[in-house]
Amino acid sequence: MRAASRRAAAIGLAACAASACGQNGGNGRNGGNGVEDAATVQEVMAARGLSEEDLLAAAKTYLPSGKLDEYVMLTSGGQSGHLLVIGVPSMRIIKYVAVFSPEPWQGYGYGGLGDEVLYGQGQRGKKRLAWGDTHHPALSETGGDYDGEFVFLNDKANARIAVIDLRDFVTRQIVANPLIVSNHGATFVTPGTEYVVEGGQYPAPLGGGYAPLSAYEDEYRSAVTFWKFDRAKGRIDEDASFAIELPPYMQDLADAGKLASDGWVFLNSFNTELYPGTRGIEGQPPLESGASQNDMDYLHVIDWRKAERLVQEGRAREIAGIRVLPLEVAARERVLTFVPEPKSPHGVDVTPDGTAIVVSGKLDTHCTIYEMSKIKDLIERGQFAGKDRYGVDVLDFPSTIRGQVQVGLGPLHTVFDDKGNAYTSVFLDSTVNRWSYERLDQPVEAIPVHYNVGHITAVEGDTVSPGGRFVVAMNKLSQDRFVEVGPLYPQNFQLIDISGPKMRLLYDMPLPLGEPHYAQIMRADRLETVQVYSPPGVNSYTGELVPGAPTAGEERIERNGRKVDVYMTVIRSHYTPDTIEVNEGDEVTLHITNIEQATDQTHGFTVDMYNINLSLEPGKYEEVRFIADTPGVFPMYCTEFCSALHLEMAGYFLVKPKGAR
Ligand code: RUQ
Ligand code: CUA
Repeated sequence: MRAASRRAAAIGLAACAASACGQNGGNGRNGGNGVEDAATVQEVMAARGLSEEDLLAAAKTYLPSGKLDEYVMLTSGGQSGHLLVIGVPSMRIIKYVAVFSPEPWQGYGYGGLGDEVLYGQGQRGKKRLAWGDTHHPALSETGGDYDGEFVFLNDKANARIAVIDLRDFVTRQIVANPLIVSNHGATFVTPGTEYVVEGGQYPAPLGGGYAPLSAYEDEYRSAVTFWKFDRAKGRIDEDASFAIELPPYMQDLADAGKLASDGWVFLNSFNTELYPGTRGIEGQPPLESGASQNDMDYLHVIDWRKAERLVQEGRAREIAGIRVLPLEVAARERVLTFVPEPKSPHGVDVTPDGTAIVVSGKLDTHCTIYEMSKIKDLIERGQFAGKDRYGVDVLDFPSTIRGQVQVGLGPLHTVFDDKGNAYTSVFLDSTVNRWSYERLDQPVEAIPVHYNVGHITAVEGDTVSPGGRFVVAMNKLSQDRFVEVGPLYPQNFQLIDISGPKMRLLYDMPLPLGEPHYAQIMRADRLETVQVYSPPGVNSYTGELVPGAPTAGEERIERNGRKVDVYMTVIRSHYTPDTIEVNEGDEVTLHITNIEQATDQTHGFTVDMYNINLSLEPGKYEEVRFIADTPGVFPMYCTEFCSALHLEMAGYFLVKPKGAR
């Protein structure tokens, strides 16, 4: 028995025997077996048991020190509530961007101005929300191509949307949707980022409130919200936004039309059975199977330009402060039309030319390719096969499709390259399949991935001009890929080279911070980031210069009864002032400017035991307001190793107890 197995057994855990699980069996490991003495590539290959193929993969991904990645992947951080930035092809993590969760390194959620985004505007309900279930980032687009300006991210658990400015990768805004209680078809943008689209998932009474499950068909509803994006302000304009009421089917992923399908949004659904769960009655199936009875669900085809016009003409009614186009209006005016889609679909993806929409049915073995011109034509001619129970017109399935392609068990999501190919992730088969969305010929080319791939993402794969170099498979399971570190396994991102006639697997990357669902990969040269905030005194959460932010020579402490205002500057390697003395119970406001203008000269700032922790990037302004309710002596110090005298970058915050003299 291995020592580790013995120890695990001793603490009552079932550990797999080395022989059974294969870990440490020597097969996957590359120890020091002679590699130290290897002087040539051939010797290293021999010592580490590497093939020509391995070396080729290494050469295609390795970046010598000082060389930069060609692409950046922006991936949701799943339950972590963050967004991650990863370099491609090196698969090196470059940044975590704090969005829906506090993040100490960025000083987000620990007393500073970020609290207004995280705990202020981003809140709903009575509980303080301090996480998000992030799924789908969407890069802003101009003319259907990524423009490198913004990225949007959803929080499925609390129906929220965040706006992140790519000049500094800071979360500028969180918008809580007051209509719905969970989202999923979010975020997606229209080709000019006119709107950020948020589709709902689990229906509930619109605008919140209670209704019994017995009223599911009549009182539960879903909605798709079109958040108006004001690019100049870098913010969603809630007053200029609107929503469309939808039946209480469970809406899933969405995509916006482009070029040939510009002006339309497509939204998948499942549970068209309207099965709300067991209703507490024994012998009824659980939601899972009750929601999977029908052979077809409904692809929601939405004419958003017409919806926008009707809302402007006053056809919407206001619910919870949002203009909502009622379902009956949407149905009657054919803003909303249904097309049958095979069985509990997941991904709905518009081809780069916008002519077709690919739907992947989780319980089907096909991808279904719909032809936009056929759908439009049928709607224009008013030729429908029937209506659903809410009066929405339903098109005839065979008349709308270009065809179907057999891909395997559990197709989930499809992305595209620059050669007319589609790439579909196939969850149960654990493969990524390549096929032509123009020719639809069989069989498709499959490459195994490890294991159970959810989404995939391709270089600029959501745009009108995909890059065609790489696909990343975002795998859910990773057993036998990484050193075991307990029962919670990392996700496995696998980089696949798609540029040649055969797909090749290049690299495995563990992703140990939540389960990311989707990511987008953009050319790195599209980014125009700021190095320092200039002139100093900028609130990074608004992007604006703060009037009255202290600069050199303006440092002071102002007292006004119980109110104490400290105007502080920060530069290597001191705080001015570096001693603050207040009385217990005083209301303290710290106004702090990092007056550095040199790149990467960030300072931290903490007041011990007050849960205050800031990150002061060059030129950034921070503001902290708190009650000095704990008397004592508290060091304040810099938490970022900034200079030779970093440890000396400190001071004291003294709180004189009541009654002391
Ligand atoms: S989803 S794989 Cu939001 Cu597809 Cu999770
Ligand atoms: Cu400033 Cu360390």
